[in-house]
Amino acid sequence: MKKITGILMVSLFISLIACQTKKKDVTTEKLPNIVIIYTDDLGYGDVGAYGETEIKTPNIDQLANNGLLFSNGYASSATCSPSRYALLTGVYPWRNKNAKILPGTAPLLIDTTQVTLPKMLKEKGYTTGVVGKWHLGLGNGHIDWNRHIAPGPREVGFDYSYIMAATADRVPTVYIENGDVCRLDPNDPIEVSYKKNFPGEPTGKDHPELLKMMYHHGHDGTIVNGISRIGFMKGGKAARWVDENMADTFLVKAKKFVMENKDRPFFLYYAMNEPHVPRVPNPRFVGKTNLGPRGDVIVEADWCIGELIKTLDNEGLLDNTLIIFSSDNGPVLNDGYYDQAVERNDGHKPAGPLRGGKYSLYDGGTRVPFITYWKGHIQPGKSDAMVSQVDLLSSLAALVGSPVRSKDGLNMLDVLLGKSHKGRDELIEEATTRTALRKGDWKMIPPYPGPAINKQVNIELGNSKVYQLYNLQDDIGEQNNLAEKEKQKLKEMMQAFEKIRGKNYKKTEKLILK
Ligand code: NG6
Ligand code: CA
Repeated sequence: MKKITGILMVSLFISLIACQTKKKDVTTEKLPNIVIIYTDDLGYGDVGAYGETEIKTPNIDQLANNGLLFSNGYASSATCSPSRYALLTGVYPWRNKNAKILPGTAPLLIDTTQVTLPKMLKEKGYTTGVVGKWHLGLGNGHIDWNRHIAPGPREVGFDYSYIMAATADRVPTVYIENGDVCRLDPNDPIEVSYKKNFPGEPTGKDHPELLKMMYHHGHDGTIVNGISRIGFMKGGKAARWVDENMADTFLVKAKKFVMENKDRPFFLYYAMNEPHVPRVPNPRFVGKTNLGPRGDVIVEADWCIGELIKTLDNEGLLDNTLIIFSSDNGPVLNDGYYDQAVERNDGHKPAGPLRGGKYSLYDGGTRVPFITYWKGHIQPGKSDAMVSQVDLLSSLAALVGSPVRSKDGLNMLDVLLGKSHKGRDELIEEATTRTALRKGDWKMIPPYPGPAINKQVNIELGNSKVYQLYNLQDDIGEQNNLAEKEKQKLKEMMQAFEKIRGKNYKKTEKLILK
């Protein structure tokens, strides 16, 4: 009897241990740090790991070679603010009529009561930080740049923020740390307008002789650091940034955030400026490629990424940090300045094999580099599963054991970690409020009025009087419109599209048919 009891005790003990081991998953261990490295306007074809040879990107390639490279990873929009909105909220940008490219004076786009990625992580005990480009609006519509600026990153869930308000080519050209403009001299207050210039302030339009980089289209407003911007600004002279130092400045802040929070789980949203216009590399990187400033700033960004990885490595954090690398939209060569991007491009294909680029409904607008890396946790390889940045909130919630799920995002955690190759079945792509459907291997673009090409940036937008239907498996470059041939498939796609887009889609249709 004693023996039997003993055996029973031992087996109970073993099964308890087994049960505990089984339960021991990422949520009961120390939660991993999460770093999202988000480049600006970097194309599918701009990175070595995606086939680029002219621009050397060893650090991004290292993430890809030792992590997971996605060939069907998508930004939610072909422009910045809408993509960032979707990334942080898990809501498709076309649901929010204000999710368009925002001026520097726009109010905060994200509702402060809305679920967000940083808020979800904060609830799980993360310290959250954003360093870099914000471009999601600030304040309630009337910002006084000389006082504390709110609501902003803090109100949507970031404990720490070091940002530029909008874009590098828009005023105000100052850094804002935790809601306050850095290095602001109270005797030289900042005023900003997108409507009219301030008397006596030189603009690119009136004083092109003061420019070190000439504008091509737009960008003829206030001159800062020899470059004219979109919009007008007065004052804040000591606070204005120097473009040549921007990448270094953000890197220093990103590294500092990591160092200060290395003992707790942290989330860093490192929103890099490169290779958005104006492209002004630090002198250390000038001439690193034969492609002019656009190539050089990509090399500079790659170097910064390497430095950040080094910091994580030196602190012993790499095997406990999930890194996600991507871009907010597809590439553009001439985005408003004469910076030799077109002249020196020399056959380089910034969108790789994809059609279109930034602003486009073709895949070049939204299919972007997308890499996940987590030392010791992600088996290196490639994945052709379809994933979108709109999925990150739900997927990362699953990673940290949060029940939060977003409206449009799916839990793609296993896909992001390479444990499954079953990605999304369908996805709405967006470009300047127009939308298209990708479902399986198929892509359908409904008819849209408007020019086929944006001549200023020389990019095909995807507008056409007729339906477009492509099989991306056979025709990644969206050249062969099968809408006439594959009537049944087109019908299916239209139905699936309408199911997601709902009445809005019908409204759009009416508008087009008029
Ligand atoms: C466009 C700008 C472009 C760029 C873009 C925003 C003009 C003519 N063009 O309106 O230069 O700033 O907005 O880019 O002004 S994004 O990546 O932030 O969406
Ligand atoms: Ca962008």
